[in-house]
Amino acid sequence: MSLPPESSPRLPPNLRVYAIGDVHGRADLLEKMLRMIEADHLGYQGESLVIFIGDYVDRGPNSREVLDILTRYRGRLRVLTLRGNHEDILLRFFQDHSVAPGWFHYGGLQTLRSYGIAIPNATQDFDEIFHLQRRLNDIMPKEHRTFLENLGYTARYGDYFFVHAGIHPDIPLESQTPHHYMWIREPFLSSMKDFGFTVVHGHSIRMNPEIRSNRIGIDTGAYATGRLTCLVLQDADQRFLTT
Ligand SMILES: [Mn+2]
Repeated sequence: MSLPPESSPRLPPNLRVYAIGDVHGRADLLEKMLRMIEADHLGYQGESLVIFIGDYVDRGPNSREVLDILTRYRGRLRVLTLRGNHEDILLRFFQDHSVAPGWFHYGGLQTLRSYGIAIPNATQDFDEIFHLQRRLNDIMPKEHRTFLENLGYTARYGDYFFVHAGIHPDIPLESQTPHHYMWIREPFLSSMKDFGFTVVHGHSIRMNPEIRSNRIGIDTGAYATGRLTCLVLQDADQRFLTT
């Protein structure tokens, strides 16, 4: 086996990271992936950390169950959960009716339905939206709301930087905003810049994991494709688990 070049990104010794892409309401795939990870971890002597890079809700049918799984997980592995733009919109929906039409269109209807709120079609009617805000506020378990409100934006381990969507390549790291972290596509995706770390991100769907010199994209569109992707990092190794 050839040694990786000196410049390859690395994790610190005795740490393995399982980074999981956008789940989007696919509780079935999430359960399967957690079983795959726990089996994969068996026999490893170091510490394993599972990092979810956001977008737990919307689009797929079981957002409520996904949040149940994430809030109740008491497995042997440490779990870190980051915030995606869909969690951002869901939280904003509680305060701001103007986000509702966009949210409904991008999978919010499925989230409402997963909480048992019957809504046949996206509505623009203010009274109906106000009613839906109240219903979801009443129905959503407190643990789910607390979970959503406490999600962080980024994590850094060794030479890897974990974030939902990416970073703006022309802005210093200390000046990035949550909006960049959760929403950016271009000019991040085309950037060839050396950030000084490898960005592990989701948000932009590709048929297969996308490995570039400065980033690894792991959103394989699970809600539609059935393929939830997990990037496994250890020392300078990179490999994947896929449902
Ligand atoms: Mn996203």
